[in-house]
Amino acid sequence: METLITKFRKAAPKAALLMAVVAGAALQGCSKIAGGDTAGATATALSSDAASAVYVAPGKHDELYSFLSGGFNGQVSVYGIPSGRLLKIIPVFTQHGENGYGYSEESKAMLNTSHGFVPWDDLHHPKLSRTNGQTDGRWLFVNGNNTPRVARIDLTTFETVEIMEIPNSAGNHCSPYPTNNNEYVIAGTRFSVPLDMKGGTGDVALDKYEEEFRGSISFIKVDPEKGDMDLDFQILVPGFDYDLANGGKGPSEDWVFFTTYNSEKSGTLKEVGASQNDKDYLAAVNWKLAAKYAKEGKAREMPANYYHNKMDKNSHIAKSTVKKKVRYLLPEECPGMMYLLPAPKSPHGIDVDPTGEYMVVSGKLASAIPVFSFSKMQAAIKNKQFDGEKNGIPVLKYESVLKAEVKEPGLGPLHTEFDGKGNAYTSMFVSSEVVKWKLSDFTVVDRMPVYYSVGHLMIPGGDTKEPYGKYLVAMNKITKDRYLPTGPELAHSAQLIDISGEKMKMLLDFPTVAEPHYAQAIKADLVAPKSVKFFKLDENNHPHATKKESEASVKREGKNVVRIKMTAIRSHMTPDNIEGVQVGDTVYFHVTNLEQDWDVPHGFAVMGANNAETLIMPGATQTLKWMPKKAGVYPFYCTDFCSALHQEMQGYIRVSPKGSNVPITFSTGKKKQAPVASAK
Ligand code: K7E
Ligand code: CUA
Repeated sequence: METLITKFRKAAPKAALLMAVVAGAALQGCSKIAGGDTAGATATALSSDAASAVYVAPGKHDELYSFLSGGFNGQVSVYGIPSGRLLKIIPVFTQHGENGYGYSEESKAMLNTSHGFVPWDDLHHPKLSRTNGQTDGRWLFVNGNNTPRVARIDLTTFETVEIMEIPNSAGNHCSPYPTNNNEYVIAGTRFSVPLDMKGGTGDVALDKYEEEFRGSISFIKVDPEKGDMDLDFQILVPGFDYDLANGGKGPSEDWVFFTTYNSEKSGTLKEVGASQNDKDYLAAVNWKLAAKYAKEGKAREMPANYYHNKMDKNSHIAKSTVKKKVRYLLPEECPGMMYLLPAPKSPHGIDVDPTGEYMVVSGKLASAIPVFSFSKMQAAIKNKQFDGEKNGIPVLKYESVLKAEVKEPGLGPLHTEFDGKGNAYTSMFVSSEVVKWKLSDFTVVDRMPVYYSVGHLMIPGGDTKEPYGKYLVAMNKITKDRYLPTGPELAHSAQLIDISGEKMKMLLDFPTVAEPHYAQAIKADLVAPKSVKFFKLDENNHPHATKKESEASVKREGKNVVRIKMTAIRSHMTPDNIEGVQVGDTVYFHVTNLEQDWDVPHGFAVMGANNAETLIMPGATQTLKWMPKKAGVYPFYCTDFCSALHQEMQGYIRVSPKGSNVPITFSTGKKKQAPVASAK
């Protein structure tokens, strides 16, 4: 977002001046607060009932779950609303030392891509699965921007269970948008790239941007029962930057909309190059018609190379499948499937109101917020009110689709959410405020300063047919003096605002984990009752599971693999004495947690391991790979304080020099299962 300000300045010097004034005022305001001389008299002044509105007594549950993207930490964090209490961090695209995700042998494959193992991504948009246009609490879909991927989190376990790589894509940003019954999860490219039509990006001269670069929109089918994803087809679109996506509802539910910028197709210095045209586009795609075209033979096929990673429910082992082709449609061959609506300068957010009639486009460099009408769009298509075409895609006349413009909303509009009561709320990045306006007459009715530089807003269900218009969460990029300083890097933050009345009321300010972009929230009773408490041991079909202590074993396989099948139960591991391992061996600790009780994970860590611990849920088996480099005795232990005797939950593994004649032995307690030979 840093570049936004420079972009704004270069593109609109007058507005920039105004912006600088406003930004200056805001910063001045905050230095006063920091100085303490106006503490209590600032714009954050909380109404006296704010504390009680967010107070959730110890032992009581929050009303809602919220899922905030972690941005550049590649994870999702789960907070209770209204308390703002952090409940969990769900690792998705990033290795997580806390529980071994991406480090354990079982989970590594989740992070496989056509570029190899990619243990990080930039996660922006969580989207809950839907039934009849309402969030249903089954799955959470999220995007990885950098190495294009879409992931699915299962909300019975709060675990990432599936990751689909997206071919022909770069900067998978307008993603993932689920249709009203998850028929498709739709993902578009922020960065266009030259496609070599053989499954990768071509080796093309960069000054050939205009002729060679293309974007793509991917349509991922979702199994209605299991949630499993499958890339059905793509639409190859002109080489703009596709920024955000949002889908229709009610009358517009067959459509999905994308903001685009860089319709100039500039391949360099985009902060200037992509801001030349007075208008870019809102792309409207009839996804139902696209699916019909794809089904009825309009789709061509090209070679591709992309990974699909799935976590097996019972073994907890992730497996990768490599897909070798993809189907695609070309808009110029599919009449009626795609239209372009002119939208002011470099739009960012696109948000469709709960009735499905209004498409609100937040142009970060625009001075007004255009609201397009779906019914006018339908009429304009019917009456062919076109303003030429771009790459064979009809461009609709601006006036023919525009319903109204929200005048003087603030500076730097980014995203809009709806309360289901006829109001819209737009975030203003530059003027750091949330602006409430009415859908009936498009007038601004309230403003709330937020601290500072707000990106997305989130109202629970605020992007669906039925928002829950009680709370709004503003997610802020910059916090400056809001919290105790923590060196050069400060926490990003979320602010909870009460929107149940006419005027917005600030309730709570809480720091977030990394950078939240978008978020979702849902009533707790749609998720909590289905939460899994432990995994059933008798359903564990991991090939190296150990269901009883008497089945624990240590075996040498071939020359230099040692496989240890270990159990963990309060408060010991079996075996806890192991000998016969040699330098040069690859040792696998397959640890099964025998507990059949809620909230009793055991951890496992061994000295010198070059990965992480693994945290094993009750009833599950997890594997840590270890390659000891020096002879010696290595302690291992449980990392999660699981019982009064947790500190006793430890053992030793002896590593002898390569070629030593120490036989493999293992035991727990005094009795040795085989005699121990000496090292020499
Ligand atoms: Cu941060 Cu939705 Cu990636 Cu706007 S995006 S802020
Ligand atoms: Cu098991 Cu501590």
